[in-house]
Amino acid sequence: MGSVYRFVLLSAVVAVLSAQSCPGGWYHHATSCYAFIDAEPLGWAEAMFYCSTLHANLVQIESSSENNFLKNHLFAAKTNATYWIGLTDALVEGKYLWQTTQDDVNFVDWAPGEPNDVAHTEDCAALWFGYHYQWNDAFCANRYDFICEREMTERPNIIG
Ligand code: MMA
Ligand code: CA
Repeated sequence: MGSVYRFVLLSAVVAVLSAQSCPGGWYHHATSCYAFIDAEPLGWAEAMFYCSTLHANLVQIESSSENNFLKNHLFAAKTNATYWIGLTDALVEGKYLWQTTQDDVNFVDWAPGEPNDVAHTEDCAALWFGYHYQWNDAFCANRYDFICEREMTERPNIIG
């Protein structure tokens, strides 16, 4: 076997062994996979549970790059709907935390005037269609679409 051919073959094997991917129907950005769930709008806590059944969590948005990826997807998909994200201040009013990790919110993209906790009833955050997908706090029992996030998974080992 020629040395060039041998090198190409070895490279292909190494690439396959180390490849990571997203499950079918999920979208890839950076090191995560995202599912945009719009078949059945759910309350925030039900959405959290639904994501857990997919070995995922309600999305945790930690950078403008991640936020822009999600917004651009929703604009392109023309879903015209609001999407829950994994951010809540249900535990301590006014203190927003990412539910999955309990991390403080660092990067934010609240719409102007939000979060406003209308009638002291709004503890869950969403990418708000009416705000061009900037963030709004809303009543957690409202039924909205939602976005699940999970780590990329190792692709099954095709070679070995
Ligand atoms: C609604 C509700 C709130 C939002 C305001 C903005 C009246 O309440 O969607 O979450 O902050 O509108 O005016
Ligand atoms: Ca609000």
